[in-house]
Amino acid sequence: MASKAVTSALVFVYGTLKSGQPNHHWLTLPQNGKSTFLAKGKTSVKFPLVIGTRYNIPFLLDKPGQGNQIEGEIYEVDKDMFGKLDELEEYPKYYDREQQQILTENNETLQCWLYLLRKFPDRLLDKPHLTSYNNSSEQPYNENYLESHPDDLLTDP
Ligand code: PCA
Repeated sequence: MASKAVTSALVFVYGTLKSGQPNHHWLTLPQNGKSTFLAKGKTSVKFPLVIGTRYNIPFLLDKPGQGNQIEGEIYEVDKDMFGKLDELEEYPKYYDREQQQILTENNETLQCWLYLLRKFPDRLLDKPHLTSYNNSSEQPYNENYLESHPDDLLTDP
């Protein structure tokens, strides 16, 4: 039997890509490729999820075991869409990504990709540890986020 090329990936989104959040349109734009919502879920491992920089960007920090099990949404995406998500997250310059076990609302466990931050100043860990991200008027996601840059992490409070 001919082997099947890998054409899709499972991605767990916990931040601005979630439904109702400022970058969700990126996932639904037909020109970006294909995405299918599978289920809501949460990470089986705890992570610190904080909001940082003057752009109020949600960051999942690479400190497994600290923080909370993070709530989000699982999408199956094709190669084109996965590439577009990498572009948005500026992988691998800004966010890195890795596969993590996600517990779905249907009690399944799925291996999904998630975006996370490997290199960050320790003071980001002092910010409130969220369970679930929601854009809010108190900390609005800045529409100029495309100008944001990894160095903001070092310069911003
Ligand atoms: N977008 C990605 C990572 C952080 C963000 O804002 C997501 O929603 O999962």
